Amino acid sequence: MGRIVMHVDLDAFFASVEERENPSLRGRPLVIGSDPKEGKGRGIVATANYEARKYGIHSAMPISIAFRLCPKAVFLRPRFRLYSEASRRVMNLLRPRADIFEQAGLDEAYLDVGSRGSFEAAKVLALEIKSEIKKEGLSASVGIGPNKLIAKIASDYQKPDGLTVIAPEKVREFLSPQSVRVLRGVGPKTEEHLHRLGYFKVEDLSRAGEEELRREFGKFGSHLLRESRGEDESPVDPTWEAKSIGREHTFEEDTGDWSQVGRTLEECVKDVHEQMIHEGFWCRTLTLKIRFEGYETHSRQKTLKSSTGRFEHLSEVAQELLEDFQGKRKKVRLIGFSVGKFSPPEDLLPLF
Ligand code: TTP
Ligand code: MG
Repeated sequence: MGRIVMHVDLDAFFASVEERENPSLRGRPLVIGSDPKEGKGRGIVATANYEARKYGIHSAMPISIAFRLCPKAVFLRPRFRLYSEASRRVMNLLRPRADIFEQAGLDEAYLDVGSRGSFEAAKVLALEIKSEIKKEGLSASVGIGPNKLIAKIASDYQKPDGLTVIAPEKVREFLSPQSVRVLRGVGPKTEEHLHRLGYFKVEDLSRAGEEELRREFGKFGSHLLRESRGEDESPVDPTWEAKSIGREHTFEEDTGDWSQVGRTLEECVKDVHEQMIHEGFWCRTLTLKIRFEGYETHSRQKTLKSSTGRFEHLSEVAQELLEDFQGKRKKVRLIGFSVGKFSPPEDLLPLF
């Protein structure tokens, strides 16, 4: 018998925690991001509740645009401590219910639940999980499938508060009509590339020749073809590696003052480190993001030989990555720092 994999993803996570803390926010459009300053704020939307999404507001959108789309929305700055704690409680509910458990981010996890024996039994478990999460004042969407790829696409399929079960014999029928965008690793650039080649729906792609895809995308082409057929062998992996923790800052005005950029970067590193340690993880990849005037954006990444949880270590690498850009004559609009490839800590460390 094949695998049974479940993906659980909390709905509008940061916004839902804020609604739980302050129920008077329920039913109103709510945006979590930095202060919009009557539409003049230069920050970015972390998330929005489903009321706000009706106005077209979504994650990663400039806050000024969100303000224009819905000026009457409530705008709140993120409170990461609160979200970390909520996340920890939900993960603690999920972990003991899985044969193998992988936390894939602050608000999502994969559960290998093969020992339940059938997709029906896994569905019963999913209903139980959803009701436990409701008791936490939050809601989740759950997808169940024969692998991680299908489970993840299924959890997204009927958000919010969804439950979608895709048994192996239904995989092709489920995937075929969906956009190639739902596949893992297909972002806006790959999507555009696939469109240029005439592949719009997963079904179109599943009929492509492997040679053509390899010519266009290299090894990733073969991977795409396997995905389009619903195949994914990747195991549920108990080391949390999938997501990253990041912070970025947009300057009030573009700046040519590198010591200010350096100090701001240090603040980002501090916040990232705090969240990382608070969540109980160490990291191995460190990424610097920098955006110059005119929206010219670059990033630089370093992968360490072994994982770290030390603030000094993160800070040192971040400043080293920044040095690469200091010769530039352009002004800086945004600076950001993120870490990924998480593993459990190897030692206890104080926050600062
Ligand atoms: P997601 O699960 O992608 O989004 P969500 O939970 O807000 O909404 P959905 O119902 O569609 O699942 O991300 C989880 C949290 O991570 C989200 O609440 C805020 C944070 N986040 C950011 O800070 N920046 C981002 O660009 C994204 C996508 C998420
Ligand atoms: Mg979510």
